[in-house]
Amino acid sequence: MTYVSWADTSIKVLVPSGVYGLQPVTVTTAGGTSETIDIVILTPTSLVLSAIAPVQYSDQATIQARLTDVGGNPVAGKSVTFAIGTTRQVVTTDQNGYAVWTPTITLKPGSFTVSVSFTADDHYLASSTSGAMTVAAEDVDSTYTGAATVKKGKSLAMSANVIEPADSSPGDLTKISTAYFQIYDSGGNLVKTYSGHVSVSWPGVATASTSATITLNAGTYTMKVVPISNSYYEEDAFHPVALVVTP
Ligand SMILES: [Ca+2]
Repeated sequence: MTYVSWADTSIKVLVPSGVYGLQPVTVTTAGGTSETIDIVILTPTSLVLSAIAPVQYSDQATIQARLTDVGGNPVAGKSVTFAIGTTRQVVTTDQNGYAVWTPTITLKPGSFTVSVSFTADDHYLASSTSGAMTVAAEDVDSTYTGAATVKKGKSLAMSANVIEPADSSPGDLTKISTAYFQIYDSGGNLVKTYSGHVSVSWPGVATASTSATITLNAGTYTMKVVPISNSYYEEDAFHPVALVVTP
């Protein structure tokens, strides 16, 4: 081969293992002319996803991944793409190679796969990984606020407050389609269930209500409010209260 210039020359370089990044390649002719050009040997990368703490519906998850090169050095300022199902977010790695995504979780509680990927660029090879994320139900607290006494044969106005924790990240309480007003006798047997309509007053706060003619015999019963949310919410602690039916 007669070397004239890089413009009309092609050379094959066997890259020793462990050599990556910008590398100068120098060609020296028999006559002693030499010229150097820089070539880039793409550097392998790896992505590691930190364990994801369980998160409740409506709350913010913290999802963290770290991009490093083949030598274990952080790769900063690169875009990595997180995905849960069809939801995607591009995050730039910081100086330590970390990318953090804090999505507000609106998924129905269950188990999900979180993936993160880095697309090859002019200097680095692609990498990707995935991990598991568990979404649990958000807490909700339901308190009976209706009448505590009713005459047999008369209408009982039942109502309840249905409230989420004040975590600055309320979910969609319309997921609670119904609240059951359950009446138990003194022996703990469920004797009546009424469905209450739930209406959301403002984010995180709803009320449930209904009314019904009470045909139970006179006595003391227990009223319990049970929100039904298709697993998005779970009652934190039930607060049964006494209901007195008078003759
Ligand atoms: Ca919340």
